[in-house]
Amino acid sequence: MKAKKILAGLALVGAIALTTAGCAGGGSGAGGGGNDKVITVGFAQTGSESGWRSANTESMKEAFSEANGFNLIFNAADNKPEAQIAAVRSFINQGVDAIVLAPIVTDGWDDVLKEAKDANIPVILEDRTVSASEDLYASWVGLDFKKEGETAGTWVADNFGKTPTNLVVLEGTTGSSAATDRATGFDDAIKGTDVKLLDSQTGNFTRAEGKTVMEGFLQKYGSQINLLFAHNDDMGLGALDAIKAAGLKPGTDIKIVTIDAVKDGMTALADGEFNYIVECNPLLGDKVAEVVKKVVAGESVDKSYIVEDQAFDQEQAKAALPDRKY
Ligand code: GYE
Repeated sequence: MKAKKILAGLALVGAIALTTAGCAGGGSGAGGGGNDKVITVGFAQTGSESGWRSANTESMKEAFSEANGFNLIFNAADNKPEAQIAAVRSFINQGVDAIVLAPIVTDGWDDVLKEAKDANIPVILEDRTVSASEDLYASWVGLDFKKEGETAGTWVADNFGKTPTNLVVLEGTTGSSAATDRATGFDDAIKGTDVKLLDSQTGNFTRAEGKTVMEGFLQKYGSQINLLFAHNDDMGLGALDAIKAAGLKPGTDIKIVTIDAVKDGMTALADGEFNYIVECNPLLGDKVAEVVKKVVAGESVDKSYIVEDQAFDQEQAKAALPDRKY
């Protein structure tokens, strides 16, 4: 505590020195104009569960650099919702200028978002969404997860819809908007087809759990499984090991559809081990930083910014791989 006070004192001396040097941007930036003022941003990241997440963290750190006028306080919550709520609360206590939140789960945010609002600290969501009332956050920069699921499901319906096909699903983190909305979009798209769901379980968006859950599916259903839909590349990549260990050929004996299109996923697709990937763009940093600057300057912003995604089959992956940035 004491050390914190001394640090705060030092920061204050620094702030005064800056002000006397001609910069008038005090407080949390209200009023705009003070664009010389460093913006302190607390970023509550989910954790480091996947390749998508690594690319997203890197993009955020690059965009929220000192050179761009930010002081970034980064926290990764190891995918524990309570730890992430505590991180946001700690940002409020530190009096940051803005909070950026990539919410692990959709529910449970009302109280801490109200606390941020009462403290006049704007919250900008990135990546996933929350169920809390819209007036508790300034803006959301993210992806259309339902559409991603629909795109994956439409490909499945087009390619397997008229052949009896047994499907297993590796779901993302339970309660996350990414998992819930992808499932909804996918289910809608395969409705009324001959694709039959054998089983669906969470693999928490990680390779390790994707592998374990797939091992369980294989033990239970063996070669009855024709098709795997994994809510992200990493779980699909974990499942590859399980499928090979069971003596089956991924991409041939079991067709695989995933979401994200990170390098390792795209490589598996180009190598014929995956069959289709719907992209989910993790490079959100620049857009989020632009929105944060506007919000802190008191300018108006849209309630949501949705970044477009593409999709790839094996041939398209081969063509796209050399230029992929993540
Ligand atoms: O697809 C997955 C990550 O929320 C879009 O989270 C994100 C998802 C992404 O762990 O790989």
